[in-house]
Amino acid sequence: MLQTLTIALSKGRIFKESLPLLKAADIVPVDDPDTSRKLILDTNQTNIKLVIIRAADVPTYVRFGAADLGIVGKDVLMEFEGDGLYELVDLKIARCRMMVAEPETLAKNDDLGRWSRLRIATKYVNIARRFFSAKGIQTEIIKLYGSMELAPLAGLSDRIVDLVDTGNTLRANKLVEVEHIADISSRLVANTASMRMKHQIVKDVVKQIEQAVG
Ligand code: PRT
Ligand code: MG
Repeated sequence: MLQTLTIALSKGRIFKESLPLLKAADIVPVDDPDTSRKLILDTNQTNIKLVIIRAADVPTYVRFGAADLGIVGKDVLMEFEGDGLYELVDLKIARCRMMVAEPETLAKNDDLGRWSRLRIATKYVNIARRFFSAKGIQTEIIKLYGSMELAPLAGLSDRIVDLVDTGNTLRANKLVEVEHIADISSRLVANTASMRMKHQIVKDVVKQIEQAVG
């Protein structure tokens, strides 16, 4: 019997950078999520489907078995609290770094060794809390859902925790990186039950993707 496989991923940069890896496993979507409004994409293989969801929802879909596999940023995995997920492959795509940043003007006279009672705005509250508490630094973490770079400019926080790639967004907002939290890339994750029950198809797809990553 042909096993079915559902892979969850987000549109935008992860979808685009995943296409060549999926292609290597002979998985080619029939529609483009940027032009189609479909949330479930058929592929050239009748038993394999892609579900297109928000990046932060990918671990949840995989965790509950609504998807067998997922492609998701390490930032999202680090922020996600839950088990039932198995990290299989570092896909080395959508790379960036998780940083603490602050206004240039503050950085001029800032002494990192004396940080205490920081006000941090971020989408990544769990990551930020863990990072600062491991250093014994007290923080007030303010949860935002986007545009973290605005928070210091608007006087909401002194510092932010956010992803940085080229650094253009920080520069445009007169912010500088002051601490490195983690290097980020996307990962192939699996539902632990799917790995057992759909062993053959999961193994085949994972192996081909792994080879394509090199
Ligand atoms: O946008 P949406 O709310 O739907 O979800 P999302 O923001 O989680 O999705 P998306 O597609 O923007 O990001 C998906 C994944 O791409 C993230 O989870 C990361 O793993 C990865 N990634 C890689 C990035 C970046 N690079 C990146 N530069 N995600 C976001 N950014 C943002 C960053 O937050 C900042 O605002 O780009 C800006 C900085 O870029 P530079 O080049 O100006 O430094
Ligand atoms: Mg985004």
